[in-house]
Amino acid sequence: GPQACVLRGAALAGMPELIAGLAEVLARAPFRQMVTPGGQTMSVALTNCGALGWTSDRRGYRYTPLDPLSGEPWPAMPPAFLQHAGAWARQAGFDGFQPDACLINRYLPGTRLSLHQDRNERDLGAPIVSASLGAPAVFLFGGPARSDRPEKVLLEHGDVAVWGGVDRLRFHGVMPLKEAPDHLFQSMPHPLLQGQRVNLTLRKAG
Ligand code: MD6
Ligand code: FE
Repeated sequence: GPQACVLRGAALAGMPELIAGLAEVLARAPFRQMVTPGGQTMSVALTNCGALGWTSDRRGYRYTPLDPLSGEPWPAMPPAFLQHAGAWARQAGFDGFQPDACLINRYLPGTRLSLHQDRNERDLGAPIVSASLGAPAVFLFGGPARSDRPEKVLLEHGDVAVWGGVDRLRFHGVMPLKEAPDHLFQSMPHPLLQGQRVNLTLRKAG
């Protein structure tokens, strides 16, 4: 779309800081599987950092300042996440991006994310910046209606997707993750990324 793009490999240069930040967040707020309002346990596990974190339970989807698992605030956004997100957004044509939430998704082989829109953020004028780490996945990029046939986009380790403006409310999802081949598995710079995919999505939620 006119205001959606994939910056191939844009996260590779900063990968050591991104992984260090990720490990710090996970030490305080581990991955967990949440339940949807419909009562299904999500196959993707997730956590958050930043002032607000995305959560789901039987009562609905929302952003909360506290991690429901610990009762504590979500871990602070690592400075590297903020700096890189601002730079990636700028490269994609969105100046002044200041995310206050980073949702972190973890996919194991076989897990998927069904088609959805991201519409729980207060300011839909801000873009979403999404960095892919670890195993590759096929991202489904649909249209304004759930029934629009999605385009398939392969997202690999280090790729960054940015979208906002007229593309902000497009439906999207992730196909079931395939087992990563051995050579990819061994080339990953951290055990956190071996055989799994981690996606950082940075948003202005509040
Ligand atoms: C994922 N991403 O790539 C899931 N949403 O694991 C998302 O749901 C998403 O990447 C909004 C904007 C960018 C995204
Ligand atoms: Fe999304």
